Amino acid sequence: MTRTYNFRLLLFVALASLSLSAAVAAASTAYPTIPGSTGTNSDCLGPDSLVPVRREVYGNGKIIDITHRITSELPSYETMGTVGQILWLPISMKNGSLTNNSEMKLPAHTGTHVDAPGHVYDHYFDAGFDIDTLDLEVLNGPALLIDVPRDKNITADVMQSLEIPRGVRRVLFRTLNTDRGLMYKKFFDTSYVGFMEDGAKWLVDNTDIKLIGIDYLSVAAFDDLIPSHLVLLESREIILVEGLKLEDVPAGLYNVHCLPLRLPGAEGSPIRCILM
Ligand SMILES: *[C@@H]1O[C@H](CO)[C@@H](O)[C@H](O)[C@H]1NC(C)=O
Ligand SMILES: *[C@@H]1O[C@H](CO)[C@@H](O)[C@H](O)[C@H]1NC(C)=O
Ligand SMILES: CC(=O)N[C@H]1CO[C@H](CO)[C@@H](O)[C@@H]1O
Repeated sequence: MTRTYNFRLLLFVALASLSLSAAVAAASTAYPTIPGSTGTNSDCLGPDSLVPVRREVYGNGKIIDITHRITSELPSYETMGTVGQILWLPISMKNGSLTNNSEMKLPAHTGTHVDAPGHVYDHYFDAGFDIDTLDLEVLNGPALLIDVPRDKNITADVMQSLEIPRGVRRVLFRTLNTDRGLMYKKFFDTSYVGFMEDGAKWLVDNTDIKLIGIDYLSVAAFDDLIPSHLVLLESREIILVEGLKLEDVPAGLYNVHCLPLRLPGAEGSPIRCILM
């Protein structure tokens, strides 16, 4: 609990000093400037004061963003390295256009993302069980954020030891992946923690969990990559959200809100998830 409090305090101080430095930057534009340069208005018109604030937490802790930023530096299963360039600016003001219009190209399973049943079942894919068919009611509602033992993958024994009560429908599993900062590494690390097949079976047979969240790019441990996915996605009732950003969030009960893109035909989609 004290750790939580300290974190919030720290964050508050960090945010306060950020806005302070923004104010200082704005004030400095009031100093005489080179004629013809910008910054004649002391308030906020100078480019120096245009400093966007990037946040992890909003409204004094009311909203916690558990989504990773989509950047070229993210680790990628597809390349085993980083994602690489994802944004291009084919139409730009600097080159004579009225607006800046970026183009985006990225694997559907990039960063914080969701899997649809068609990811590992070809007949589900063909039948159209895509991202557009995922149940938003499952993706939004009360959720438990829990810590799993750090010395094992998620086996049946581990699942049993967590004693997740029946009736709990959404669980975010925080693992060793968060401690190791794997989402910040510039390569795909196959030694991440995830569900072993027997752990996946145990969850399906003994819990009411319909939303599984995890802190690396796959819910399934690399050694059981396909078997675990098959077990979890077979019923088409369970939704998998992968690559969540779960550091610095106290374990406990929250309301989770996750919204994937509305992408018919896609078996994966980047997703924005927050805790409230
Ligand atoms: C803008 O940049 C693109 C890409 O470099 C180039 O192909 C295009 O001709 C440029 N357009 C203008 C109006 O300069
Ligand atoms: C989890 O399994 C992976 C292989 O899938 C392995 O490399 C890793 O060491 C395991 N992690 C733990 C904590 O046992
Ligand atoms: C607002 C914005 O994104 N502006 C960009 C427009 O495009 C130029 C490149 O031509 C960028 O430098 C600007 O940042």
